[in-house]
Amino acid sequence: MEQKIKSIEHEVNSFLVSSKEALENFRLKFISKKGMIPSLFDEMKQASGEEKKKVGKLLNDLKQLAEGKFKAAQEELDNSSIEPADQIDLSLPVVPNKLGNQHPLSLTRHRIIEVFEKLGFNVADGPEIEDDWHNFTALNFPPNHPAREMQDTFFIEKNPDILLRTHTSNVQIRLMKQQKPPIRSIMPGRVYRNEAISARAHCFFHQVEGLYVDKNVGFADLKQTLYHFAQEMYGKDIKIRYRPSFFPFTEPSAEIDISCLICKGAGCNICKHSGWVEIAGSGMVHPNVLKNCGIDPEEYTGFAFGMGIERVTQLLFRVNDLRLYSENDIRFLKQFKTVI
Ligand code: 2U9
Repeated sequence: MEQKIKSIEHEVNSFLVSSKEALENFRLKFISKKGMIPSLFDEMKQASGEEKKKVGKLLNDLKQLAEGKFKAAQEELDNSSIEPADQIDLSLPVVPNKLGNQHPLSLTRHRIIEVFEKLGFNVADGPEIEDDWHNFTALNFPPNHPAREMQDTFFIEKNPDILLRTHTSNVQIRLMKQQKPPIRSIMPGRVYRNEAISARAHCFFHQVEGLYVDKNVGFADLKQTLYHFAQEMYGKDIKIRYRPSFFPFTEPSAEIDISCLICKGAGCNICKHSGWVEIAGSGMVHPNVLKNCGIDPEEYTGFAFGMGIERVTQLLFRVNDLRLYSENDIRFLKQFKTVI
């Protein structure tokens, strides 16, 4: 009988309990009423007094061993969140990974950067929380000038010198103060305006501004650079025109229109039947701005331009409501899978 107990002990120890099903088999085989251990207890009843004592002890130890193993395995299986290998149905189809896509404004920003990088422009970055000098004064906005009113923004009540930038021009000011020309950089980033939110206006939007300062930079360089940009962005057939305009930081200044992509210049609702849509602003950097940054306007000249990324995207993808860009509606966002 001792031999039998030893062999069952060996079986208990080597039984693999890796699933709930195996655990039940273990219970049935060793512990249940008709299991091996209770039958050994029945068998023991026939043994003589001295042997009964000896075998009884061995059997009790075996019972404890089997019950202990059962309890430990049960706890482990209950706590484990991983399905045991033999319960995974490998014939089921895999759950597909949901792939995200880039935000349309990011797609446009990357495309703009790509075009200008090929022309030798690098990308500069700067703060969104700015002081009055870097956002307005250095850019030739005199205090109380009506141009400031057009770019009303959000101020800190306790310190009205601190504001949310209204354009990324603050980065160009910082760049010109740090670096000697030649400077050839673009600045993409978020900007703020104190505007009521509607389909056509928002309290924040995104811009890319560009700056090229060197000896002998002229208006012809500006014209050709932005013509090239328009062609790269909207196709070789695009036409471009410059309309005289005013910005405090450029002189002369020009608004840039491209031929309407929808009607190809014939006239439609998008271009308000003019055949042209506005895409950017531009001009030669005002001598006062160069002076404010320690650059001699007699030695250096430069051109600058600015465009709204939302506007460029709108013309690319026909998005007609600005609010869609920041509502995080997946039905809108998932439509922009293509890398332009
Ligand atoms: C420095 C000097 C000149 C950047 C420029 C514009 C014209 C312009 C608008 C386009 C659409 C802003 O996003 S928008 O509403 N921008 O019209 N921006 S020239 O000129 C600069 C910038 C920095 C130092």
